[in-house]
Amino acid sequence: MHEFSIATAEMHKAHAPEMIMMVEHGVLKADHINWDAAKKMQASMGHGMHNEPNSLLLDPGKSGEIVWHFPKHATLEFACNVPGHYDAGMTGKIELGH
Ligand SMILES: [Cu+2]
Repeated sequence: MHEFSIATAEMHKAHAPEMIMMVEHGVLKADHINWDAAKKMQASMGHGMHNEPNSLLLDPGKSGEIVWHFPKHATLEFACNVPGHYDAGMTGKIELGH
């Protein structure tokens, strides 16, 4: 189970606590996403979870699509923010116009 997310390094960092909360709410399991728990968490917190245009959270073996219009100049990162994954190296730089 992984996330694919495009954002600035700061945005990835800010997103990390939300991902930890998803583990605490039983949404992110070791090998799958508990979508029922995700709906409950979403209902109790009153804001959307992972339906943002810059991010996809995928069960093993699934694929998805992000349409992203890059600016001429940007320093971004793609990353997986499932707890521990970013630190394990699931990230890379996107540098445009440098
Ligand atoms: Cu990952």
